[in-house]
Amino acid sequence: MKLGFGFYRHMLTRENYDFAVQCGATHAVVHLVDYFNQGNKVHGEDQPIGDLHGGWGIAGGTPDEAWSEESLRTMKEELGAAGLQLEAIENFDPMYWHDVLLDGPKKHEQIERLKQIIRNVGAAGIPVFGYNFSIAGVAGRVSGAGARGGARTVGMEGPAESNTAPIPNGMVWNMVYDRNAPPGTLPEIDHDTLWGRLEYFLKELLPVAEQAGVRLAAHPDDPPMPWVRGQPRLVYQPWMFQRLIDLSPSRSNALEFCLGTMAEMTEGDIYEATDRHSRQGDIGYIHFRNVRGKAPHYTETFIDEGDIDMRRIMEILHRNAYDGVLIPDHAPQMTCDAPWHSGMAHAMGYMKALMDMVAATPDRLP
Ligand SMILES: [Mn+2]
Repeated sequence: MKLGFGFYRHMLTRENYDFAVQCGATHAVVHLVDYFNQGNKVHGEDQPIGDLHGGWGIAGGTPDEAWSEESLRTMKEELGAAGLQLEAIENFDPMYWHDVLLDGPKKHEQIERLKQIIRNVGAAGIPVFGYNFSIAGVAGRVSGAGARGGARTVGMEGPAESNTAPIPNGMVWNMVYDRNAPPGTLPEIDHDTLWGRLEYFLKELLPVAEQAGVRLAAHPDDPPMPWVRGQPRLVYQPWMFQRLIDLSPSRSNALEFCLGTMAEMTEGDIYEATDRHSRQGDIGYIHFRNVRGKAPHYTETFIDEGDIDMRRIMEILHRNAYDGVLIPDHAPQMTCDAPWHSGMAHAMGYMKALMDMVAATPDRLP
């Protein structure tokens, strides 16, 4: 198992690379999408929440050039110089695939662009690409002082307008891709239609990913609700991950296994799901974080105060010889001059200790 660190677009600096290495990271996961572009970045370096009409921000904020083989290679080298191996890129820009998600007129043109990105990622020697096949995206959460000691974090306090208000035209994945879209809202579709769109995406992209040596890793829906803003969700119960794998079994059809999101699901068992998918070799990489409660009433917590027994998860991964990367994903903001960094450092230290523990006690489990 490898300890990784996730970098948002605006954090791609040598200073942050050094910080991650100081936390014990050996691997990096990079978000190239500028989620905060022209948006309301409320909590400094926190995860975005967004509002109903503007979402997180405007899609397409990252220059196209950043997705080229050469730029990816340069980024990999810069991370490498700091001591970090670039394991994955997380998420496509909604500007590049809105019509793949919405089955719009530019679908074919956009799927070709996604293929080129995957080829670039493979050519640059990056083994995993994380994606979230979602129309509403990460939407409908609220921010509050819900973690230990009143630390700022996100969660849900039951269904609210932010979960139910229909999505305006020109917005997908909680970002605006067309500011001049005609008035109105996205048409409602059913779950089977959404699965059909995923099937198209995988049928087109998987052969390219296989050839490029890249694993596509699907993130479950956060928050895991059957519907958000009038749109169906794809993976909102644990068994739906198996459905996604079964749709097209391939080493390149993999999971971005988000423990927090999985634990928020109302059905299933997080330990069984971890055991199953680590045994099957489905996991591209892991978002190793904790929560309290289940959708639609839950709070993201510090890694050591939520419902998940993180030690038990680590033991399962170790027993199944999982050799991929774990990153903290999100952590509550701590009360100090560096709220985001201190939250991450706390999570990283805890993860490192758990990893060292299981490595030292190989026979603890029956
Ligand atoms: Mn996650």
